[in-house]
Amino acid sequence: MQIEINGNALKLITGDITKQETEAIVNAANGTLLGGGGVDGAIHRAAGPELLAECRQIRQEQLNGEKLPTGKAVITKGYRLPASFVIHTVGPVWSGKEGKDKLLADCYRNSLQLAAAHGIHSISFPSISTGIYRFPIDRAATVALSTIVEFLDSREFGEVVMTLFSQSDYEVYEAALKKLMD
Ligand code: AR6
Repeated sequence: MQIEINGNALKLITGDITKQETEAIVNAANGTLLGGGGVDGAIHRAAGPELLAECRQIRQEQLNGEKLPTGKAVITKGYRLPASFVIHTVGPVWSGKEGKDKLLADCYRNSLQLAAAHGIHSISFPSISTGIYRFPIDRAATVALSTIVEFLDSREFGEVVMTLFSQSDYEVYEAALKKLMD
């Protein structure tokens, strides 16, 4: 499914984000930036060890050894990935609290703003927080898509691709997008 928003494109696809050829892909990381399971593990495996080395450097130099806070984003190169850049963001762990929606929205907004600040015009997102972090996917889809739509409404950007890992995740996002556009 693809829609146009203010001259920009928003696409929903199924696929593996490590294969996406947008200028940037987004990693659903954790605050350590040192890798993990899920999409984070897949991105680090596909990008090669240089990605971990740059993440370690960011921890030391940009974050003074601290963790990347939930909702914030940092950018690295893509190394062996088709994408030139990886934007790493930390989604909220679901705990049944309403306040988590805002933190999830922050992930999308901050990633998009960071991409735009680096002159990036195409970006692929995974479904942040809906795997290991257990955020309910229908709720996450509405937060993700409404944040992306709001961003694209406000500026000239290019292309945003939501890369869903399964057909069932795709269908949830498709239903949420249709509802949002009604
Ligand atoms: N391409 C696209 N989507 C993928 C891929 C892939 N190659 N692999 C998995 N997904 P998760 P989270 C989907 O668990 O919930 C890590 O250990 C997956 O099906 O990767 O934000 C981090 O280090 C799901 O729909 O991320 C953190 O500790 C979505 O990506 C923690 O997991 C997100 O699932 C973050 O948990």
